[in-house]
Amino acid sequence: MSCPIHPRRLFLCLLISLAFFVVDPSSQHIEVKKKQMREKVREMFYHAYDNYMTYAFPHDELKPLTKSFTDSLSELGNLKLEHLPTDYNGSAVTLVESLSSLAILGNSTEFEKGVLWLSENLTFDIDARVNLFECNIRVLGGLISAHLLAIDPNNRLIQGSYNNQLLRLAEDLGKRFLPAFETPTGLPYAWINLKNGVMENETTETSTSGCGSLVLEMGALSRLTGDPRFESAALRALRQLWRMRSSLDLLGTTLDVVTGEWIEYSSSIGAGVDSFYEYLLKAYILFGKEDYWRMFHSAYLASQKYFRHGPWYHEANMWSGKPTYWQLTSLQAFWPGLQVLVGDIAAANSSHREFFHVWEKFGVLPERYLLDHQIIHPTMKYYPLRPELAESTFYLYQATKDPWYLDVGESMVKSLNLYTKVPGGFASVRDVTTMQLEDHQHSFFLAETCKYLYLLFDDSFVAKRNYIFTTEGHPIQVVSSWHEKLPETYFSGNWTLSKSGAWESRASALSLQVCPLISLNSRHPEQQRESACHVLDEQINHKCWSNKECGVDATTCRLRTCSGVGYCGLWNPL
Ligand code: DMJ
Repeated sequence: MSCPIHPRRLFLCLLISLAFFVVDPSSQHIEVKKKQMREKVREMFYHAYDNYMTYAFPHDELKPLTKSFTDSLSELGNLKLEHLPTDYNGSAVTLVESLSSLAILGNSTEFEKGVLWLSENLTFDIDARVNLFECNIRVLGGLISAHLLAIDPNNRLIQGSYNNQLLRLAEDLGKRFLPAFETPTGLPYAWINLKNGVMENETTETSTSGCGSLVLEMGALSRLTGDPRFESAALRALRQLWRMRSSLDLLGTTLDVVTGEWIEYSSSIGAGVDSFYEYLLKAYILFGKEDYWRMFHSAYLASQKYFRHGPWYHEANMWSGKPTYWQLTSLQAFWPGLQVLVGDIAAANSSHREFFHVWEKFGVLPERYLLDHQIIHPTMKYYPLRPELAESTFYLYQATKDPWYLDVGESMVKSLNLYTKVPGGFASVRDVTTMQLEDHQHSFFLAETCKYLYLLFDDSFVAKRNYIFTTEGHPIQVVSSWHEKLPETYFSGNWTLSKSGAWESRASALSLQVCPLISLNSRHPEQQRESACHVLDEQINHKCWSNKECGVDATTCRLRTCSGVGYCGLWNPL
């Protein structure tokens, strides 16, 4: 602050300077609360982690009710455990998944211990049939992220020597994935035997997310090893998938990897498709390839046009665009977080509120909720400690700094402790109407649920550098050597940009790059901007009578219009 040195102004100047340093009591209260909450989340993490280490390690996951274990690497995706040698002791999936969270919590001792144990004991030379997608996001992603954290001198996580052992393990695993991609279409089989490759009579059915969300981990592996095969395989599969889209830019949910035909035509942002959207955008952020943006952009527009109904997203037939299922699925709750990265914060906020209402209604989020009947799906009443709502809450708090999101996080922490904490860890909920528990603590509870809740209350880790988080919550730093073109507005400090002024701190670096020169805000100069060109719809629920009540889309910078049923959106063709 610069003050002109004039005696009559000195007093005033002193007062202003003092006021500058006096701490606002409400922000003090927020800091106290954040501190209390991050300690609570830390306790949750260690309760889950310590019980895993005591009763389940080196097996894959903890059974918290019986204090035993399950070797779920082969079961991920809820299929039966098969083809495992009898002396198999597990692949310590929960430990692999916990490393990046340990780093964020600043526990270098436990991080180093884990890295050493994995370096000496982990092997993938096992006759085990694993799900490619799950093994990729949990094990390959966990190893790569931990490797990057281990070699980052700023983190000082390893005191002794580290000789890239996690990267070597990741490379070995990546090579075992490659036979899965040897199909006429380049789309990978959903299942692969780690020792023997694709098994005889293997199913040729897979999901859109199963073959469209591999490129972050496999791309990073190629960049780190110099072996281009991993990224090429994942990218080829992604391009093939994109070629199979309908004329509406929609993709189905399941398909055949040999024939390249769709099996399930219903399309959504939820189960079976979710991380496909996520990886298009995040691959663009990490690698800067225009191609990823083009695909994401069209896919995102189609999702807004065909799935969105106010704050809700229903499913739609990929060929006709007609609604199919009116259901909220708990996996969809990641979407507002993705929208924050795009800069579409108003839309993110309104959907997030609806998800949180459902969470509050039941205490946790049921797997499926039928929007048209306002009831839970009769056979999908479970809540397996999923992270998606915590994830979106974290992103929205980062973007807005609205303390309401801290209250949401606090309420989630309370529910998790009240309903799911047991002496042996945290147990999944089998039925949210009775809160009956199930004997399973999924590894993503440590990799994601606890991590996002912690980051909500302590963002020092993300404030230091620009990370993207994989779909399993493993951080990978955005670095210029991997990036085709870092935007000029790119700040290495954080993915949210804070130059000066209120609105700029709310925008993501990405959205400023998307709409760099267009400022349509002059129409309503008084309106708050949330991305470079974003103008909010007049009503928060996006209802409208005419076009003039609609704003400008954050992603495309195009004017939104009022639909026949009275909702603002991008209804006009390009
Ligand atoms: C996680 O394994 C990943 O986030 C995945 O993309 C889908 N969701 C589960 C946890 O709910």
